[in-house]
Amino acid sequence: IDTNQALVLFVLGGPGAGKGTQCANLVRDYGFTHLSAGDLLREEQDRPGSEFGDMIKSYIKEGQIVPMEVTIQLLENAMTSTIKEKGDRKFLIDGFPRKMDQALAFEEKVVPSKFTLFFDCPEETMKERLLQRGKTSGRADDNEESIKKRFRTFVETSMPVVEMFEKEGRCVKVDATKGPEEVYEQVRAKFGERDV
Ligand code: UP5
Ligand code: MG
Repeated sequence: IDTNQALVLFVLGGPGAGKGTQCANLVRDYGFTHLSAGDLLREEQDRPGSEFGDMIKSYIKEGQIVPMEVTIQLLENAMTSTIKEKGDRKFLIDGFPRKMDQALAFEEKVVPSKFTLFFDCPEETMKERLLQRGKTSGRADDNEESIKKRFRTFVETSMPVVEMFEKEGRCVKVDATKGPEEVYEQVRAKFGERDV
């Protein structure tokens, strides 16, 4: 199976910017398959017999980026089985690439992305959302201490990737501060302009 035939959009934005929430809308209305790198890592972490479980757990709690080989393999497996089982080839890759090496390796070895959908949101807002979600999410990184580390990694490690795509004219930026419906309206408008 040739993943080079796939249509890929990257979905980026800080922790709690609303990537997952907006991806669900896009799956419903545009027929994308949603692959969240974070979700795939959490699944792998909990898979009995996984050799990476403990490693993933500690990276996530510390807000660090898991070594790219693991994440890219999980994404590639998920893409390949989706193409094989359903014939679907349109993917939203959510929360990836969040480090330069991942971006370069994925576009070189798997498939270049069409563009990146970037949700721009101030830390104050993201923090409020994450702490709110943390009351029920059970996510090991939805606490003050991990959130602080996630923000730092985002600024230092992930923003350079977004800036690279911006320079290449391959970044579609959306203001993610308002409510979910208003944010989605902007996404739809920008997708119209880009002919998605
Ligand atoms: N909410 C959403 N939109 C809202 C809006 N417009 N107004 C008000 N509330 C809104 O939303 C978060 C919360 O806010 C929810 O309660 C939602 O209802 C509400 P969500 O849509 O879940 O935001 P999202 O951006 O998806 O936030 P998430 O916490 O998933 O972002 P992260 O990027 O931090 O998490 P991810 O799962 O992608 O990664 C987790 C960790 O995995 C990373 O820190 C890292 O350690 C590891 N990882 C890697 O190592 N490598 C990778 O490639 C990817 C991840
Ligand atoms: Mg998410």
